[in-house]
Amino acid sequence: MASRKEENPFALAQRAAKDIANLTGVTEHDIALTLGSGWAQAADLIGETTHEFDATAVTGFSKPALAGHVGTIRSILIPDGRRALVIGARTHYYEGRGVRSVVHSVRTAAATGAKIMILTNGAGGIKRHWRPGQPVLISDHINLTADSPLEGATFVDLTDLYSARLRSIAREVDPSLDEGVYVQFRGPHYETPAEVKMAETIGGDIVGMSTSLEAIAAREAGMEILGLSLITNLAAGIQETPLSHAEVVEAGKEAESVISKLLADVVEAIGTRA
Ligand code: 8IG
Repeated sequence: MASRKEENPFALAQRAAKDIANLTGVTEHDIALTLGSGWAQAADLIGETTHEFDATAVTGFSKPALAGHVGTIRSILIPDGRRALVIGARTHYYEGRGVRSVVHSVRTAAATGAKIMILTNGAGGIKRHWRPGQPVLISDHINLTADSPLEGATFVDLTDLYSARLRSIAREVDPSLDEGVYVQFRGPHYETPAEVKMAETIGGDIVGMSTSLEAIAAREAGMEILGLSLITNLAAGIQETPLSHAEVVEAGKEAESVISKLLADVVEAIGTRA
């Protein structure tokens, strides 16, 4: 028998989607969200949570590595009748479980039928006028992991990876939303000031440790993608004080109710344009 580890990642996602259907009785979800640090409260505002379970109850999901990263999955009934799958359990690339594990949640979301993938994260800001607690749209990314979730000759177009349509809907909800290019570093260390300078020089505005690999897998699966970063700190060397995880968590907590409401409003607005 082939080891589960070597199972085709798409077959694994199909099994995971079947688990979710069995756990919820919901055979199809319309939209999926991955809630990164600072965004968790959105799950309570999107609609009625009809099912919530530990992500580890679903094939291929592992325990969250970080306290404060919620390890549950919810099925939410949006007031307009759509179904949202909310994934609170992200596997980060720096955990070393491989890129297949990183994108398993996105592939599972696609297998449940979701056509739209909203990826959120907490991140560092390079634009000097940005302030901790500010949400920004991801307009594009630079993937510095030197890895890809795609295997073999899978040539996927990434033009408009972060949907201009969805960004424009988000801006109708909040016209003050700025946007920037997300640079995914491998982590888990934060950048050196020299690396932040490099990121800025090559066109980056946001530095983080997630999202890009997930976005690539979501696009491969045919989903439309919206990316949102909560700027929890200015990137190393741009802010003068050292970065601390505690500070990042604190900024996230303070912004959480505002950005969660924003996200719920964006989910609602997307439904009016289907
Ligand atoms: I929250 O400044 C958060 N995540 N790479 N750099 C990187 N990831 C982050 C940062 C940051 N802040």
